Amino acid sequence: MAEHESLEFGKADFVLLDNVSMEEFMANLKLRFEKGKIYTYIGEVVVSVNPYRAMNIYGRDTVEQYKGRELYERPPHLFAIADAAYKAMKRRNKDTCIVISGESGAGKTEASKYIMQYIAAITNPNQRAEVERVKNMLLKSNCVLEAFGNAKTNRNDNSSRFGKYMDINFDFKGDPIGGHISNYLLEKSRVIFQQEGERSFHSFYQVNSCINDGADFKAVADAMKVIGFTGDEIQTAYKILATILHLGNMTFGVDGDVTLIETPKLVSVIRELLSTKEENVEKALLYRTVATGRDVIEKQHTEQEASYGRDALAKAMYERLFCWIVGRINDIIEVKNYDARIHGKNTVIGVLDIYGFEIFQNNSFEQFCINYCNEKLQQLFIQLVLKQEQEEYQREGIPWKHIDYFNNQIIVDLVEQQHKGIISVLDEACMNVGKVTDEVFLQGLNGKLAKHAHYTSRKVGNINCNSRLMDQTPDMLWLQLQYSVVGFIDKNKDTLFQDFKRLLYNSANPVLKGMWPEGKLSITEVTKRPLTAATLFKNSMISLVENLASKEPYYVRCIKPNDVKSPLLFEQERCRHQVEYLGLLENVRVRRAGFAYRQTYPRFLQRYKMISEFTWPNHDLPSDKDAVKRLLQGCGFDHDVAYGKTKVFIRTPRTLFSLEEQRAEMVQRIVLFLQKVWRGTI
Ligand code: AOV
Ligand code: MG
Repeated sequence: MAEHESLEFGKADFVLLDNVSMEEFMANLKLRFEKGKIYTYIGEVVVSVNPYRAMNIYGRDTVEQYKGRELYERPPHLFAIADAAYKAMKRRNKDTCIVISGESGAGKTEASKYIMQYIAAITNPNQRAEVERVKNMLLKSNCVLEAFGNAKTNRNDNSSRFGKYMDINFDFKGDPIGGHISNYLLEKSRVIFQQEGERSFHSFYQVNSCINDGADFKAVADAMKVIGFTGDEIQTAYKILATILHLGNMTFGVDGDVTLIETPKLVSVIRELLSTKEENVEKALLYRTVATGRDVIEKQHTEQEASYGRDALAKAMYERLFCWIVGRINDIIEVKNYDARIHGKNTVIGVLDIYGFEIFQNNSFEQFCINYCNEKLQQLFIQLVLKQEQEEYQREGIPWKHIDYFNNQIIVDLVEQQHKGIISVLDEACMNVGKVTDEVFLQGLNGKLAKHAHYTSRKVGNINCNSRLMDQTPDMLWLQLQYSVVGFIDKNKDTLFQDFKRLLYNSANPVLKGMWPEGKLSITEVTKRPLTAATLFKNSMISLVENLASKEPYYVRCIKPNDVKSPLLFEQERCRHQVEYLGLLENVRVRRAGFAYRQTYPRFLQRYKMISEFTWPNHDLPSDKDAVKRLLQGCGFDHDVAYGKTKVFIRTPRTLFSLEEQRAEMVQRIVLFLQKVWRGTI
């Protein structure tokens, strides 16, 4: 409970609502948004509403207010969560993580940047040069990753099209000494296709220097330099972008039974950019090497196959470039051993910023993966929030009564279960010999999932998959989400002809060559069928969740107030919907069904000892715990309280309000008394 805010701003913690109902929750959220209070707690979870305007709440002065403070001592803020994660890491030697969730445009990426900035601001008081260098690189890496991995969508002008999890490593002094970035499934189809009103990745516009992006180009190139990319590496990155742009203009035609390139000039431009021979480029675009028994033959593409190959090449080059950039950043920011090794301690704070839940007019494979990822994180939230709560009661020796809580596991299973989950069915369809079409996939789904409560399919070409069920209230909300199966097979197989890999591997540019090590193999040496895109993604999600679950989590739940990026508009229904599917009301209930407030005995005394004659100014009882007991008995609150081993737990917020009121009264009396003393009237 933030104590430094007046009630005109509403309740700073939803746990303090008089009644936990959707109406009260929404009224409080709206009131706070309108008063410019974009953060509110649910216990230790921060609920954030995107203000869509610059807020003067992230400066040095605010940092100072939050530094080293306890969560409830200041008004709700991202900085408080960042500080809590940092303190837990530093004081208790815990690995922690901050998980930021919410739909597209809700403010996750901005939040992750403020959190990083805060951590950078409060660490390295001695200004050690090495630490400053690491901090600078960590901050700069954001700029580079955003340029290559973000794009304008209809939901968000700077939408993350990849998932990002960044570990920051700290030494025994609590200073950052390195980091590691994991990236998840970049939406590479954007390279060749964007829905109306959307753009490709920012990087393309920067290299083309149009629409005000020219200045950004310099900023990104500078950031790459600061991080430690060489001139050749930066140049290669931009050559790859240029190649992809040229590929986009390349067309094929037929003459008799010969497929040909209609834009031969582009071949020579691309040859130059890729540092290879013209005939190699041409051959890779028009032919495919296939092994038939012992023979290796070159099979000419049809016009359609050639176009398919060109698009696959463009997508693959971009994806590889992106992963390579992440890999290079990791090489550079990885903990440089000495500090951590010498002192044998190296703790971590992880920050997760993924692509938010999204529903478009047409939802394809990418939305399927993105939304699955969000379901998976929601599942983790459910487990951890409950788990943590239960563990705390256990640790403190307080009896806990179980609370029913909706579990979206059924949705997660629908997607990822072995044999009968959607991904398994998709992989099976992709393995079919001969007829491998999206329709076969759909039939497979219908065969395996027809009876599933959350699955229905409509006419050929569409699957319909109920994807969200979060709240148990009578006005239960089901979010129907419809995906089109068109393109699933292709995107899942994610084929890139070996000829292209060889082409890039054989480049005279060592940087480019280094990105394509598997191009070394000839077609006869390529034997293993690679894992499909969906399975790779599923595996990466499972290990991400395992990783997060092993750390002490802190949550930021972002809400998007409207669809028009307005700082003024709080669209009631839009927000309510998000509160429902994020399960926020349940979060409040769980928090309250247990104990609304908890505090260690010494801290509790520090705040409230003035209200009791037994504890003011000091107590003579054997322990702080006994003193707190005596204080609360004296106030008549004993029935509403449980005494744990190290903390006192207060069940209802009213008790706390009452303590607060008594405290405020006492403070007032003391102030008046002191004034009198100063004035000499006593
Ligand atoms: P997202 O990360 O949640 O969407 P962003 O963090 O990119 O959303 O936020 C979208 C836009 O909202 C930003 O570009 C800002 O203009 C504005 N915004 C968000 N948070 C703040 C803030 N605290 N103060 C001021 N403006 C803000 V996505 O990546 O699309 O899932 O995929
Ligand atoms: Mg984002």
